[in-house]
Amino acid sequence: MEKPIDLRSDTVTHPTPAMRKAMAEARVGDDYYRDDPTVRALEEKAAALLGKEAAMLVFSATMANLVSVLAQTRRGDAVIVEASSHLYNNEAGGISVFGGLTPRPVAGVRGRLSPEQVEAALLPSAVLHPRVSLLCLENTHNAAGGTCLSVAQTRALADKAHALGLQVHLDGARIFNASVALGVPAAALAAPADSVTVCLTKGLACPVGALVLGSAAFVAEARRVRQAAGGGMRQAGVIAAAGIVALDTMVERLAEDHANARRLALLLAEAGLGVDPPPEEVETNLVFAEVPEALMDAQAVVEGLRREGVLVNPPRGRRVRFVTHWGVTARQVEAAGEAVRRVLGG
Ligand code: TLP
Repeated sequence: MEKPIDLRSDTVTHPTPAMRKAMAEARVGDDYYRDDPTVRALEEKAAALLGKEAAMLVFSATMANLVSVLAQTRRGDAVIVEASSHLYNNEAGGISVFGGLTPRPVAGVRGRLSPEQVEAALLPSAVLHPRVSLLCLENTHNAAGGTCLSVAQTRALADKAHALGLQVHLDGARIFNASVALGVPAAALAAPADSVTVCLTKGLACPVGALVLGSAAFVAEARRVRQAAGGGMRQAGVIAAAGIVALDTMVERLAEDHANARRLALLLAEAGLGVDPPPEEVETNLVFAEVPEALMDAQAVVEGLRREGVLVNPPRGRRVRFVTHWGVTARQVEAAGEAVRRVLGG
């Protein structure tokens, strides 16, 4: 059987040949002593690209979010999160488990909060309440459908948060998808935030790694928290080398994934699925589709697709996610569309 068309996630991407070569040849040293030239080169490159003073390599975007949040809060604080955000739902409750933090979930529209909602989520300073100290944003927003926060939206939210005395963390695991889709530099999207997570796996195809970015003082504190989390590194240039190749070669091409996602959304809608956001509003590489109750059981659709050689994750309720990435060609998108049509009996 042919290799499956793997639409489960952009995390399934394999390192490129150039990454493997760079990893094999990387100059390394013990990062505890700041002796690894390749780690330092990646961190400096990323900081410049994101317009921040400093950066730190970590093992995953989950660790980047955890370390960023813990470095900017005190145990017992509350943190405003979007109700369907990755940080709130998909990180095993890390900020509560390790930081003793109380999340304050607020439901946005397509993942976007408004400055008024941020203000309303604040608690009056009283002996009853935890101290609300951080606002967390997500760009692109995964569960909302790969939706982007614009520079103006990010700025308005951060201005409000700062005026209320909160710090701002941006989960920019897919910030380059947002940057490419909106046609603005990633630095402009990162500028309003005090700390930023950037993922090197996902669409950028590294085998491991993410970055934490912010002021030099923030990153120094984040380094201490990373140590506490067992995330200290040694000869990590082997990982960082792939990150450098990713930032040099894998960002601009994300536009292809976005075009493929929009085409796939159209094919899914034509086949009878309820694509939401609708095809013309698909901004990046994530497509969500509801299987209408009258049509078929969502689990049966996923199983049918597997038999056709198309992989997607199990449905959440009736909702199925389709993700385009470097490992999926335009031709495979057409083939996936055909497969969906066959499975639905069209
Ligand atoms: N997202 C993954 C996982 O949920 C498995 C996916 O398949 O989309 N922030 C955002 C917005 C994310 O989407 C993810 C991962 C993370 C953080 C965490 O990244 P990892 O899993 O690499 O630590």
